[in-house]
Amino acid sequence: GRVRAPTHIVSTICDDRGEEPTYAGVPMSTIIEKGYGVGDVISLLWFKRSLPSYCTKFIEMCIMLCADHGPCVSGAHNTIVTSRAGKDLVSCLVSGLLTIGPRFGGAIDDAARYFKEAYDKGLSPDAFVESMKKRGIRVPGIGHRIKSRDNRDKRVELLQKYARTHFPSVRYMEYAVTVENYTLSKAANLVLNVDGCIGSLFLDLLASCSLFTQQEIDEIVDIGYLNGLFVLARSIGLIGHTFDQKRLKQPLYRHPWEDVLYTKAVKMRI
Ligand code: Q5B
Repeated sequence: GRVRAPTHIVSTICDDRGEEPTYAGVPMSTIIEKGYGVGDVISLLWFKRSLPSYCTKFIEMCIMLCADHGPCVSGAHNTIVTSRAGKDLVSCLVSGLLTIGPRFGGAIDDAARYFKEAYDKGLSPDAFVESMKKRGIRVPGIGHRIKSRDNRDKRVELLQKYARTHFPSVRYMEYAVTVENYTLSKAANLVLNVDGCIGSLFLDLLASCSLFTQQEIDEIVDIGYLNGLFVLARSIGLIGHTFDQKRLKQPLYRHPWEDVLYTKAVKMRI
């Protein structure tokens, strides 16, 4: 009989073999005819299902609010320096993206992991923060270089307001706020930051929209989907910074000597 040749790739999100490509089974013409947005496309390609509009609007808000945060943050700085070195768009973009990680923009997954573990175990906020301290781990999603108790992050406020109005439940985010109340008693800049806000609210989205099994939620958190929101969003800004530098015809960047502390190398005793 006929034998099916083994395939080398398995793929489940987009099928381009028919008359038109489909995203998770939804034809492109349907996506356009129904007026779907980027949030719907992310739902289909990342989560392989259509999410209700309050969820896709939330995803779009995350993308819009994280698109840029000025030229001084790590990612934009790298992109600007790379653009001024005369490099191409993709090089400028990836040099910025490569700074996204546990300290800058890439704390969303860990925030979701640790807030979920602590909330599900019923840990009080102070027990959670102190246990993290004992383990020598900074609480992901807490702390900011310029935002503080008296200079709140508008992005966080907007996302919280939206979710409190539209989500069936915001219990993980409210837990993160109790953690913030505790960390703020230690230092004024230990606010719930945009990563922590998105991480905790995405847990609420997954847990309360009734479209994900517990196993699927655990897998999303384990694999680490959520930093993807920041990576995608910030790419918009990093591309903008690349064009901005080229439009302004900025010369090669060289850091000023005055801003470097040159010290003599310490001789190692063996
Ligand atoms: N301490 C964000 O630190 C930052 C603590 C903490 C317990 C914490 C820090 C941190 C977790 C990672 C995180 C996302 C590095 C931030 C983002 C996007 C952005 C960026 C933008 C954008 C800032 C001083 C004292 C020390 C520390 C203690 C600090 N954080 N303790 N848990 N989480 N957070 N990242 O100000 O006793 O003196 O040793 O790692 O969530 O990236 O706009 O800039 O859109 O682009 O440099 O918003 O918080 O503080 O390192 O001098 O620490 O506070 O242990 O205590 P700082 P440090 P001690 S949002």
